[in-house]
Amino acid sequence: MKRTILHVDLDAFFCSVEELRDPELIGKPFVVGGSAEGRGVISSASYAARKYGIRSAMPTARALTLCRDLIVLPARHRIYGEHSRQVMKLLRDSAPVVEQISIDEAFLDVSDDPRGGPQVALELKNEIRERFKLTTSWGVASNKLVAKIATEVGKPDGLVVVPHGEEAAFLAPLPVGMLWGVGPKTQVRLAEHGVRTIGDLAGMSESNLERLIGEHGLDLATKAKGTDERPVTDERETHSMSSERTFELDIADSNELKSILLQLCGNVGQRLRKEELAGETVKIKLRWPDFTTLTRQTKLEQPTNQDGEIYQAAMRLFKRVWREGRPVRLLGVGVSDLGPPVRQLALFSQAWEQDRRLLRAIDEIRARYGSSALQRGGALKRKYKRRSSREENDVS
Ligand code: TTP
Ligand code: MG
Ligand code: MG
Repeated sequence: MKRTILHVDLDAFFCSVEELRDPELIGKPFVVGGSAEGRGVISSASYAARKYGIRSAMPTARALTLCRDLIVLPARHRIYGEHSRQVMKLLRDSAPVVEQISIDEAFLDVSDDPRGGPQVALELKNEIRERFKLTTSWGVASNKLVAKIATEVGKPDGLVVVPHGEEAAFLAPLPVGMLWGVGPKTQVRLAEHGVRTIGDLAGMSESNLERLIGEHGLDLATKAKGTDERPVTDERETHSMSSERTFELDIADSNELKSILLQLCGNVGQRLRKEELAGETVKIKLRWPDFTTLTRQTKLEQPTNQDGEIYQAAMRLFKRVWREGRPVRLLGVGVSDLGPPVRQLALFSQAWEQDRRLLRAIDEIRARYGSSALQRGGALKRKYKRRSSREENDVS
């Protein structure tokens, strides 16, 4: 059955909320993020700041070298959360199935709406602007993968419609890095073989793909052709992912415990990456020989699915509670607050920015698929002694 899926993402979300509270900021290069002194990173960059090449996840110190006048504001998560809840409530009241995937992003399945996808998106876009004074970008397509990429292509303040049957043609000219699952390393390897666009990837033979990328290759090829059967689900099925081990004999050796912690983190990281998820909270669980159990958790600056980052956080927690020589019966690591991984979409990464050919291709796509509804700016305003080691993985 043909589906109509909408994807929506708020433009420069944290920055837009700050602009609502202080209109003086409008049009200025500013960011929300950690301080340069505190070795912080940027959470959100205003579009004026992006003209200098400043992006989310960039160290604030580096951003300041790109733009001396950059204004750096500390994050006010409680306020962003309130705005997010208002917008998400409107979406849930307007569509039968809504899946929120991050603080400022959601999928809507509107297959049964007689108005049609583009019209529903336009009406919601206008309503969000009128009621909440926030701009959004929308992608309309037959599946999640294509809808999400359509949103990226139209940003900011966009509405990009990919008609049924045109999924592969729409994706073809875009850089391979825009596909979930193509990280920087894979991108380099593919580029060495002349594979730069999603279309190049879709055109590769199965044997070449497997040789170049491994078993993951065929899965990528399916995506490259614009196929994605994942349903829009009301609730995220996965809220956390964890791995724990009960030892046959209690362990008191610090190196051994660290090495087990590292393995557990690797296990959780790998499963998160496989599911294309990342989490913001890292948790450890420790059980002493007398069966008393303790958990500790910490919130990260941004979601991760990287073994090393999970390990660093888990190790910090572990050091707080474990004293040298104390035997441990069970050790566990978990990551929760799951959502899509935060990453620099290749569309906006520097390498691609320097590639004029690709940028031209993206402009052409915007011209072709930006629906007649696509209007920018003002126009829309109107309107562990060792027991047999048992390892358990958990998804909850
Ligand atoms: P995004 O939607 O990725 O970014 P954005 O809304 O700032 O900009 P745009 O969508 O127009 O490209 O993320 C939503 C919010 O999540 C963002 O405003 C701040 C937060 N965030 C971080 O804290 N760290 C990050 O690395 C990213 C990407 C986002
Ligand atoms: Mg956003
Ligand atoms: Mg987002």
